[in-house]
Amino acid sequence: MIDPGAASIAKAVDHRLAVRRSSPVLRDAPLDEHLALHGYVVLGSLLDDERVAGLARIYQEEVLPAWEGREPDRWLSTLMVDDASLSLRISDLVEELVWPVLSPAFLEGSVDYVLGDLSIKPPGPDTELGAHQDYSLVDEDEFRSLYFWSPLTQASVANGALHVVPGSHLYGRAVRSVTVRTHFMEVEGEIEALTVPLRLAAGEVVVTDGALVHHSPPNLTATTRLATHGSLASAGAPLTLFHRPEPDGDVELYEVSEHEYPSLIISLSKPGGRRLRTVPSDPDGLSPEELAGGLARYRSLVSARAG
Ligand SMILES: O=C(O)CCC(=O)C(=O)O
Repeated sequence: MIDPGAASIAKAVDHRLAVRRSSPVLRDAPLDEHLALHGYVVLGSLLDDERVAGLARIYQEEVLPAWEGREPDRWLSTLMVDDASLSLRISDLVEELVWPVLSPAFLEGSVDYVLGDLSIKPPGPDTELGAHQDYSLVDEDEFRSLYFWSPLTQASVANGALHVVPGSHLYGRAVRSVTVRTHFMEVEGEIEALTVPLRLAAGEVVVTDGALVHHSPPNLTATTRLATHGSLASAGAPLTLFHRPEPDGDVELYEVSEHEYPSLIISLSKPGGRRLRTVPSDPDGLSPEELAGGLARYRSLVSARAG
């Protein structure tokens, strides 16, 4: 007999895959299928040395002076600093350098650039970024939230390369934001065992699904590992943010503008835009049953394609 819990997890996985397959984003169909099924795809070395150097210069010339030359002692994204105008300026500079070479990989009119940032991992044992999913930028029942990431130096396990859990976007949480956090406490060991390191060269770009579980280990080398990172959303889809005023209360979906985003992702305050609806909140954490059921379904989909 089929366990009803496992059957509904399998159904959810199939539904999420169908949403992704029905709205292709990449020009190259096999790469698009890789992104839909596995939740990530490496697009190759899109950023040449000049662009990589230009991005590193943004850190030296815009970010460090704003911090009076002091590097953070933990992992930090320029979107998370307490200065929304700096975050937005960096986002524009990242867009200028990255989007002209990244956008040709996408089908025309499929996605919009939302925000970009520099992801800073200074040396140190406390610079790990634990397992997480990125925020839902749009209603993922209908639209797609995507992210890109590219190291500005060779990424290795030692300096904190991005690690991904293939297929986890199909069974991870769909409702994610600063006030609706996801965690993997009950399945930490299993998640760790499933992660795959992406040892990308400087300028190589990976595109990830916003729901993909990923992490980056501490930088145990002597030099800061910089990366550029950013978000993309289905073209024309309203940008949204989930907001939960009380820890276990209802979750409300608000329309937001990209200009509001940087301040909203560091504050717990209610977005100023239109309230779209109240949404049933997923529990915060992924349970062992969901992980086992989701993984089993993902693996069967992968072998069906290979067979
Ligand atoms: O750059 C990193 O180490 C990880 C970035 C990341 O996971 C994120 O910004 O969501």
